[in-house]
Amino acid sequence: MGYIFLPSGALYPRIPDVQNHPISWKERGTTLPTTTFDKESIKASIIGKLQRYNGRSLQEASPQQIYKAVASTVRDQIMQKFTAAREERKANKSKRLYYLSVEFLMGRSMYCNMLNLVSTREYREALQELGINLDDILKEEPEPGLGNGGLGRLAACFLDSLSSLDLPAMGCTIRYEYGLFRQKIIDGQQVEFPDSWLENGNVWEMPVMEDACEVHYGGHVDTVEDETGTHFVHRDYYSVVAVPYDMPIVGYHTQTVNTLRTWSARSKQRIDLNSFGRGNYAQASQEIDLAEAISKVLYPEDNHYEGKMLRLKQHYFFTSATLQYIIRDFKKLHGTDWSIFPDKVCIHINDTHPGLAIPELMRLLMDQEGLGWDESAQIVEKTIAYTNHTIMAEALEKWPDAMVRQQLPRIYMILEEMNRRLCQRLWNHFPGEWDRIAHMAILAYDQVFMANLCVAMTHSVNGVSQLHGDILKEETFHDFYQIMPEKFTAITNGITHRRWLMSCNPRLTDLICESIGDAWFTDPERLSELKPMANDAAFREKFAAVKQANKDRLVKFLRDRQDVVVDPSFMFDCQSKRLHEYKRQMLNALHILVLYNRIVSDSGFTMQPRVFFFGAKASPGYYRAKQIIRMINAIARLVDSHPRARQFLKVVFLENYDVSSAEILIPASEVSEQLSTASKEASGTGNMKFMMNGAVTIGTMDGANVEIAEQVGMDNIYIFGMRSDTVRNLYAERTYNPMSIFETNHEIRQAMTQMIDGTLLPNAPAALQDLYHSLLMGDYGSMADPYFVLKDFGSYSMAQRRLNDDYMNPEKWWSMAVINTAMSGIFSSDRTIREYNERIWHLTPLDWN
Ligand code: 26Q
Repeated sequence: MGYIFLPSGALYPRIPDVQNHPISWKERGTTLPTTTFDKESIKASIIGKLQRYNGRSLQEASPQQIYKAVASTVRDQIMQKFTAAREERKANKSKRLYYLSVEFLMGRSMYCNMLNLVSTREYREALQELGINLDDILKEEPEPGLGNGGLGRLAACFLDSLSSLDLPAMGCTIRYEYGLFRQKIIDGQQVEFPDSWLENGNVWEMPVMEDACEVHYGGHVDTVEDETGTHFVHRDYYSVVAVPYDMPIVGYHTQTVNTLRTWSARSKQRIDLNSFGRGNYAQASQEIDLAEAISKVLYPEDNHYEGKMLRLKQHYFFTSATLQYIIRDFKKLHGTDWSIFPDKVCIHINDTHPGLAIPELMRLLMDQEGLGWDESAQIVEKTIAYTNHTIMAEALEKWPDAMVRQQLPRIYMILEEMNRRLCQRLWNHFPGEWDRIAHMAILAYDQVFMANLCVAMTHSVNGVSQLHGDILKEETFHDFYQIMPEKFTAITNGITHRRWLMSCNPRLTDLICESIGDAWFTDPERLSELKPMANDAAFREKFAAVKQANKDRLVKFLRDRQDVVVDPSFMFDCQSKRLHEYKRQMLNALHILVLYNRIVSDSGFTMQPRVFFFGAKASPGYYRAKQIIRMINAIARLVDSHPRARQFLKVVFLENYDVSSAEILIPASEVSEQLSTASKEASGTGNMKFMMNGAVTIGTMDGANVEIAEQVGMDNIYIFGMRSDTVRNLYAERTYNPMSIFETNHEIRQAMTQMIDGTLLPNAPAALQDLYHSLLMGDYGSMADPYFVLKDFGSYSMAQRRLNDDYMNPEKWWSMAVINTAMSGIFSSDRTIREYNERIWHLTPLDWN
């Protein structure tokens, strides 16, 4: 075999059982790297880099070149800490968390890295002295959109908190060449474009060739007996090479730097000269394409399952590569004393997508390390923990078993044995209850049920809010809960207040510090010290002035990017999240139409003028979601075209909603729309971001909204709609009939009729027909209005009326806004991570003192 740059020896470096380890930094007597970059050295570094890498002076350099020079200056500072942190972890032989997630929605890094390292001021001033505006340079960073929504952004917030709390951790995922598609709105409709975020290189990552490994697919398994027992040998497989790229994750004002490891798929063929030499160019390049397709693109589905083979391969690809690395690293540090493996390693799987970690760890322990089934199964259970993020039936992951058997034959054998043992155990609990056992099985109805695998085989099953945790116990995993109640917990999600307040809202950060100091930077629950300020008229005025400045910033952003003109004196109301029927953007849209009709039909009607912002991507294959986008844009046009309506209403669809635009939108928002059908939104995290930035929520008692209401009190939030238990009963009863609401409620009937009578889409009056029908009739046996839009409309509309009236009373409104920020500290992901660590991971923080 003629490898060019990955000789097989390099793929499988010999690992001595136990290496000599460096002693900790204290014993070494070394001084820790300090980030003392002052303005002068920052300036010198940037100029030096432009000179060395681009052969340009500052004056000649492009913004992209300057961005890279600044970023690599920041990176130099990080690297010193990175090395120290790695050595420290090894010296202490600390337990490490591996957080496996198919998505990490990181957003841009540079500003948060500056903030965490030292402060942004030195950089801002240094650049200013060079005649450069920092904000212009920040925009040059391509945004890694390696996630769809909440689940991926949560993983990113967790990494920030883990490093900031000095907990040793590595995030593990796929290095998608294309992240989530870029969205354009053309003629009122979503059009998708590829997101080639790596085009100009990525300053923050570095390949780690020595940790590359192979992942095997296909082939068959031979059973070989010899004097030592039965062995399973995987033959005739095809290999894909997994190459890791590491990205440093800096903690806030600490020495700890963790790693996000992204795995990139490479063909073995590419590095095999022979097939080219033999003239098989076409075939070789086809095989390269097939292998490298694995890490080509992020699937754009959010809260929706599709059993595509490539997706299964993706999940196994990064899971297997990660598990192989974990075992190698464990052996380097601890040798082969497998009994201590769960004391040194914990693996967290973010939803079921990396659930193949369970059979893969079994495989490696048994087939590669020679352990028996029982010992391996015990290690697996003690090491792996699982968080569920959804109860939506259509999002629960399952695979055709023939696909798993064909692609991952050895993994399938292990799943079969796990399933056999599980069913035996279930039989003892539920003798004769076949249906119940099938419902709990790993393999049933020719499918592999990933959630059952994860619940049965891990030691911890978590919900992401209190309500969601209860629903998991009472419904989704009720049968498991009866026989293994000790596994179940609920830890409410959180967001990093460093990105979602300190970095995205510097004005509010300064105002808060003026009033209560900066202890909340590291202890965010101390934001509650702000609560008395809700009664302080001068403070409320300053708070409102900050909001106004952030609104002005958003107005400018929209003008530059989308050529939209917004009046900053209007109330700013936002609903930004993935587009999904259960999130009920439809409720918001219908309500705007109703307001429009009131304005148009009654010349005496007035209201507080309001801009309704929507930010949402629809999965490209989700027809109904795309229709809702079309409807929102049609309403925007309708409102604009009416001279009286546009005095009170404006609808803005923010194109390509991503982390960077969220950082502008959220600080400018005064109202946060959280409208999911109760019981459907596991937690929500956008709700927390808006609250922290002083927006008041209008929402249902769903997910973490329940806990937001608990924090701020019912007087400081607008709660409407059916409660979760009512919704669940109504589903069970099957008596819901939206038609009767349509017939009796004139305003709903009028607005819905406008969907199909040419009012909204004069050139395509039939385009929204499916949407209309889904609300009234349902189709193919599915229920009408399955998310109770019509049912909750009346209550929503009344809550909106109260909100409108309260906004006109600034004293009341700004007191509510202040209380929302003040009570948001509990939703910092630092609190979430502390709870995970106390209840599940038991990591010891690295000690730098
Ligand atoms: C799975 C298998 C095959 C294909 C697609 C999927 C898939 C992909 C993405 C299933 C689910 C997702 C995304 C789920 C998600 O983002 N859930 C959100 O997680 C947040 C963090 O916990 C919660 O706050 C949200 O309530 C929840 O909707």
